[in-house]
Amino acid sequence: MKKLLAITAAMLAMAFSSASFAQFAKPDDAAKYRQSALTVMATHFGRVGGMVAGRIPFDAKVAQENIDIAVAMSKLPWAGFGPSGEGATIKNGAKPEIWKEQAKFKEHSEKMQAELVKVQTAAKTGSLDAIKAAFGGAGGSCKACHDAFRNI
Ligand code: ASC
Repeated sequence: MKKLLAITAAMLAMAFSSASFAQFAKPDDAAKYRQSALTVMATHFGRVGGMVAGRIPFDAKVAQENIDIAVAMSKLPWAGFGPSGEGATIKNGAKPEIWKEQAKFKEHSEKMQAELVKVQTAAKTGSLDAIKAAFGGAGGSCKACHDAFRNI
């Protein structure tokens, strides 16, 4: 019985700590969170980009590992752009439009996630050419959102 209670408690804790329930005590906490997620995502996406550009020797397994991390991270930043993330005082480039044009911002966020999945699918073939073909769309989706919604 004790064990069952402990398991139930652990499951509840996991359910309520899910990303979709994320709330932040202060806008600055939300800004730090989204910046961290985007930084990790960009780091791993950038390693794939290094292979695409020929700066890093192509290794299919390493490309796969990096894009897998980028895809996993791409699901996270958005919680930090929710209502509890508006008005951060730490240095951040989030334009107020993010909270005024939520549908448009969501469209950009979903486009980026879909484009990263395309790179991930390409990486599964093990072909650098396939990755190259998918990479531009993903980079373009980063830029499109930055052009519309980022100050710095
Ligand atoms: C990256 C990165 C971005 C985008 C952007 C694409 O690797 O960190 O912000 O790609 O530069 O235009």
